[in-house]
Amino acid sequence: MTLTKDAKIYVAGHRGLVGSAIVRSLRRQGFDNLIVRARHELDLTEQGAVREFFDAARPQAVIMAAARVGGIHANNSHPAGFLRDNLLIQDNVIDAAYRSGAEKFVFLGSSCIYPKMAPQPIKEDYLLTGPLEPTNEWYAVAKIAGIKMCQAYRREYGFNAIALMPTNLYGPGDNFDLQSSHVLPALIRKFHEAKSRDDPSVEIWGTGTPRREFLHVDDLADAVLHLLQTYDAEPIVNIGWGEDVTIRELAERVMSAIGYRGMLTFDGTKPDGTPRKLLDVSRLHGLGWRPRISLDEGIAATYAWFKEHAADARL
Ligand code: GFB
Repeated sequence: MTLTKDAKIYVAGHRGLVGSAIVRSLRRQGFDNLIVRARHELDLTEQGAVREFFDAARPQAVIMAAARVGGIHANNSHPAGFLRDNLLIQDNVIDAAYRSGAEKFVFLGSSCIYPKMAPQPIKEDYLLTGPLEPTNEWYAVAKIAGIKMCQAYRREYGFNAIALMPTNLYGPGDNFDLQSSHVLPALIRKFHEAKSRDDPSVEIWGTGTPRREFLHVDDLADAVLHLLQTYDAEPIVNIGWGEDVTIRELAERVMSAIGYRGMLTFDGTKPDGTPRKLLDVSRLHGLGWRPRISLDEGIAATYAWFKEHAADARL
């Protein structure tokens, strides 16, 4: 759909890694009628509050970047929270957006919705063809419900909702808490601190052999805005970089970006998670979008952001 620059757009989750990048991108493109609400102003798990907000605000478009997210350990430790919070948030927001007359809705899923042993690279059609990865199946089931809700509302009510599946994301504004973060910010923090303390080695969780694909969040935001304005159909669309690395390779790249010269050790008591998660991005390329920020450039930019914000309470 075509959106004019004064279109009223609600970005749910604007303080998170993804939501903040989407707000930056929208502003850069000249959209200046954005609506955002902090968690203390609007609790998205509360259906009544969400309906009231939408009835009053009536956004023309909604970008749904609000979710309870975390790395492998957070997912594995809080199955109930990840399932409950994500189901509540997305059901409330999708339903209220439809009821209040939104003309476009963008839902963001995750590459963990696909079967653990899916052939690689993973095509969109592999959804629901096999068992999920156990460390994050609760989050994945919630995200699959969100995709199906978008597709069901489109079929039954003609609601223009699209569902996009990003690969593992990273960038400025990420969560650097070692217990709940994803691997890339965790490694930045670990190597930075090890360098400053002159530690002889840094511990990497798992075997280092799993493969992951990493996309800078500014690229993701750019893809979301492209598809917000050009894609209006039911099939889900993968958003990825197109290549992956092993966790060991990732560690070596982060290490060299930071200038840490110690050893790597691997803690085999920590889970590896899914062995490989590389998205097939041919549908995305066919829709006219490609990423720009290489992994090395992205690591350098994220490390620069980390150093600038290392004193923030959130880290
Ligand atoms: O990024 P990550 O937590 O999530 O872990 P997933 C990726 C890989 O890095 C795993 C290893 O094999 C981890 O064992 N790893 C090594 C580390 N060192 C570390 C470390 O210090 N911290 C962390 N966090 N990992 C998540 C899902 O899976 O991916 C979510 O749990 C979501 O649901 C997200 O889908 C994108 O890629 O395994």
